[in-house]
Amino acid sequence: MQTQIIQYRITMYDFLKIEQNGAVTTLTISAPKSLNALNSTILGEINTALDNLNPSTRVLIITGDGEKSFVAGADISEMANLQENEGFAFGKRGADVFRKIETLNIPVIAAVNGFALGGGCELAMSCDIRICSSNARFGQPEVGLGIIPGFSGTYRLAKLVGMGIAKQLIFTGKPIKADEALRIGLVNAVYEPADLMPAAMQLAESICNNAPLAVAYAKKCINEEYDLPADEAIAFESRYFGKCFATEDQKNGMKAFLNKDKCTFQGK
Ligand code: CO8
Repeated sequence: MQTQIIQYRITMYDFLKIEQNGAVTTLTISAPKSLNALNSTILGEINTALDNLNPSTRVLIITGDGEKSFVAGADISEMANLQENEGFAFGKRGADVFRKIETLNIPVIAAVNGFALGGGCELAMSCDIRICSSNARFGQPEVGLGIIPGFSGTYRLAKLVGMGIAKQLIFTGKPIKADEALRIGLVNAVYEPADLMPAAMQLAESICNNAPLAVAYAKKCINEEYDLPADEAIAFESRYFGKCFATEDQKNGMKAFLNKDKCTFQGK
């Protein structure tokens, strides 16, 4: 029997394009007039899209519309007149959505196709894997606007690139180019603009070939163990290693290997 490849585009959002290609969902943020800056409506739409991913999705790709910008930050026009409690609420709204991305039970790839500034860089950092185009620019320019990176940037940037570089990027607010982002480990690879989405899709598909529950457990282990003391982290991993043996995928994957077959994992 031939497997049917699901392929469609959802148009129910004002600022998002959702495309399904087999087990890969691509979420494209599309607010061209503001270089895809994140306002409350867009954050709400991303939140809804995350809650309504097609259940067959094994990898999510997040990118920005156009060739110039991934996300040029949080929407400065929405923030300009906020009071303290409103600033807190706006920051929490973004931080909660980004945490949802970070803890999603499937891998999320950021395909950074241009400016990833402020909230844009923070969005990329909430994803599991970042790749970018050669014209990408990363930065946390917030202190130049009188605020701090408030969508969890102070937390995640230091974790990803170390405190010294994170502090330099945040205190100066200066953007860096793609090759520098690669050098400091903020992205895993740089591609010519036209090659970015094919590369993201290829990466996604190579993840989709593996056992979905094992990939989900591996993501959970890496995320949770990072902040734990060594003994607790190792015990956490052992529990999830054990859980793998309660899955059909483990039985089928190992049986296929021993029979010199290829396993098509069911995620059970
Ligand atoms: N918010 C709102 N509008 C924006 C944003 C933004 N972040 N970025 C760009 N735009 C708009 C511009 O105002 C402009 O609109 P218009 O055409 O109406 O004048 C349009 O997009 C095109 O921008 P430019 O003409 O400036 O395009 P350039 O190619 O000249 O420059 C840049 C591109 C360098 C990206 C430039 O637009 C820029 O510096 N943008 C702002 C970048 C920035 O500072 N980002 C950080 C914002 S703060 C943030 O993200 C905080 C996150 C944590 C929030 C915590 C909440 C409490």
